[in-house]
Amino acid sequence: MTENIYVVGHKSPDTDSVTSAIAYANLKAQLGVKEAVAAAAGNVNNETKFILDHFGLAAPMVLTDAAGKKVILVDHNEVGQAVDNVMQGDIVEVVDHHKIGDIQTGKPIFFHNEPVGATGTIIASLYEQNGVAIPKAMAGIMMSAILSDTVLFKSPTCTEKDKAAVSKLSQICGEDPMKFGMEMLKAKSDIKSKSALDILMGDFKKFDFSGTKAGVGQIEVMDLADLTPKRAAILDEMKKKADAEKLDMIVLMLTDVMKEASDLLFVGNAASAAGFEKAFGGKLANNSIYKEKCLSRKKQVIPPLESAFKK
Ligand SMILES: [Mn+2]
Repeated sequence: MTENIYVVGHKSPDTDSVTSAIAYANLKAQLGVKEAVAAAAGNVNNETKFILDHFGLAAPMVLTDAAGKKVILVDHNEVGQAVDNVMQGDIVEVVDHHKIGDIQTGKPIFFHNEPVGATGTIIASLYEQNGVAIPKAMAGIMMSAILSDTVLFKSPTCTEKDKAAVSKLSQICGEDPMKFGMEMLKAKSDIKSKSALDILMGDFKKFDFSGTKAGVGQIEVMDLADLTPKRAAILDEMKKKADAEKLDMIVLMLTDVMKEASDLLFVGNAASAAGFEKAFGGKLANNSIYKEKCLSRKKQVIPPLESAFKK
């Protein structure tokens, strides 16, 4: 029996992580690497479920521990965001669009990282580079990933390459990108069924800012007012999580995709609060700082935090 190679994205999997794993496993299989298996580092969220259902695909198997396993990491390259024991596994490849993190390997590997809006854009170009036709469902989920990660092209992370990829993929899958994108956003914004903990952990990543241990999450909604009734409960969960995981601070971006603004909720110790205020040039009021024109954790929240805590 040949050993499986698990293609897997980050914990608290978002659409780009899940669909990149499925599409890259499909490309690998078409290239003759039959042992590639799509996996997700957790259960899929409402938006991803909507997309997979729409294109007739099942959610991938859940992989939580990489010890002793061959893995291809997609959409992340930081140990803190990867499945447990990733360094005790065998990382054979990385395909990502984030800053270079702390993943290390004992031998040279294929490491493909590009500063584009979504891993889906890179994987679509890998189909092309390999001369492999993109199946309709794969085109649909990669298009969805790009629209999701770039918030329908509004995020500052969006590049011309992402737009060109969506244009090509939409022709293959037969969906109008903006119309389908709005349906996706509606599925994502449906927070009625979500607990405060679901809202905090739905898209949560850990970072180390020069020794300050942080968690930074994001929830995107079409109207921030929908979150107001849950605000106090969310702050409670943030405090509990910071204590349980011994984090110095937790930031949760409550992002209004229509207004293109984020309310940055904060809990943490005094030193972290000072760093947070420095990073965003404001004073914490009622546990938050409101930022206009702020959609991207990767480009607008992580870099200022990194510089504010730099020693
Ligand atoms: Mn991504």
